[in-house]
Amino acid sequence: MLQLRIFSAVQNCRCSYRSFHSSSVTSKYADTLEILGDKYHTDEITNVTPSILSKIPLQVHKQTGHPLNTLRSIIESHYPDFSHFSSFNPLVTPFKNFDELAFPKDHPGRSVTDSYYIHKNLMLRTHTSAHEVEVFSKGEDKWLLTADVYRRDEIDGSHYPVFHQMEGARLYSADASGMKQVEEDNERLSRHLKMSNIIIEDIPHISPTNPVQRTHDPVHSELVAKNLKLSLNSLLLRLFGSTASEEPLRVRWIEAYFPFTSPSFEVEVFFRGKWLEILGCGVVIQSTLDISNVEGKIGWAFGLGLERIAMILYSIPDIRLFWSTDERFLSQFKDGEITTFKPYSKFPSCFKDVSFWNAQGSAPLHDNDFCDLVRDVAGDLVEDVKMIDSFVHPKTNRSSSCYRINYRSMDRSLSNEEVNELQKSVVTRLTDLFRVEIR
Ligand code: FA5
Ligand code: MG
Repeated sequence: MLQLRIFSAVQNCRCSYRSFHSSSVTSKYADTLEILGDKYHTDEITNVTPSILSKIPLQVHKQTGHPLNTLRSIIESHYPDFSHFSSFNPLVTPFKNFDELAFPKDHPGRSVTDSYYIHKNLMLRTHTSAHEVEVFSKGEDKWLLTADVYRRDEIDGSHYPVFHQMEGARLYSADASGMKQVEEDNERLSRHLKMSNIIIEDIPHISPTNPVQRTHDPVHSELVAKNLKLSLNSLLLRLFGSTASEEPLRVRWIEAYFPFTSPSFEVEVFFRGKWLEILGCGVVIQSTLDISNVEGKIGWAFGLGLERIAMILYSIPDIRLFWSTDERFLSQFKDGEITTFKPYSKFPSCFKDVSFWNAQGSAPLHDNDFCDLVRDVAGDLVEDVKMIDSFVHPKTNRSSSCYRINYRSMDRSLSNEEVNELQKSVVTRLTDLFRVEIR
């Protein structure tokens, strides 16, 4: 999330449609929401939609035979001496999701345009890192944690507002004996990786733009960063080594920024002609360990995007398929086995454009507000949404936007009437909630 969209989010940072219009439209929220059997009050920033709430109980990463469950267990078996967690509650405080991890107060990830809030003190976690302090506080040094995470995001074949991450972390004693252990592990992993048939583009472990932390010994930090990269390269080899038979898999390490790690990295894999980001990671920021009452240790953490990895492994072309209940999808997979997905058919798509003037005197509608509205109306029948035009009238200063919505079902052909109905609902909601004027 968190760094790629900083610029657009900072520029557009403002309230979600719910709070933006709370004074002018009838609230679509009851005073309380029931989630996983418990009731929660709503307030003026509540922005979680029914389509998101419906996903919370599903827990597809724990369904026997589901590709995400198989992937989770393969990764867990690659780290046999790590503790495994997969049942943490998705509702967390913003403090846990952000403050404990040293997110600045004005970080755009906190805004209602980027995250789903139940009320101002409770949100859906946006990443599995939200549980780092909780797990480190238990005294765990080597652990994996899998969970559903939630983000208001763009709509296309590799982004979905609910997806799964696996957090992994490993701590060492920040002394000579701990570093000896890291060195031994690094040697073991380097030997193993020599046999790799993956092309890995690497970058320095530490650089002026990806610095060592002030309180860290640079030699320790370098060794730990190297250990992190070797551990993940070894996982990638385990996951992709055998599928790379025709053409070797191309993997690249890039510098990244996260408030809770330094140095930080992301990994991208070349898939279907494009670089696809599959994980973020880095050397854990010392304040996280301090808050967790962990003393005298240094270590790394990573967060894997499970759908993205599963898409590559199983050749699953669209991220929506992970939510399919269609037997033609589910029956293709066996527990513990990675098989190539056979598309049952590509059904025709149908696009519709909507152009509108934004409400007089207000900023243009945020992309994520538009996407959530469309997702709420059309669910998984929407394949992608793109803004195709925007401009500001030179005389009136009024802004105008045009979006193209591409409708396609994964399971059947959509009729013209059905798509027209969906589009009509999108337009009605748009005018009701945002007071835009259709052009
Ligand atoms: C994070 O969420 C960090 N918490 C990762 C991390 C953990 C960094 C520990 C350092 C230490 P990021 O926002 O890049 O980082 O997301 C991690 C991965 O989740 C991405 O690489 C991508 O594979 C996946 N991902 C992100 N957004 C989506 C989305 N909308 N749909 C599907 N997958 C996504
Ligand atoms: Mg990222």
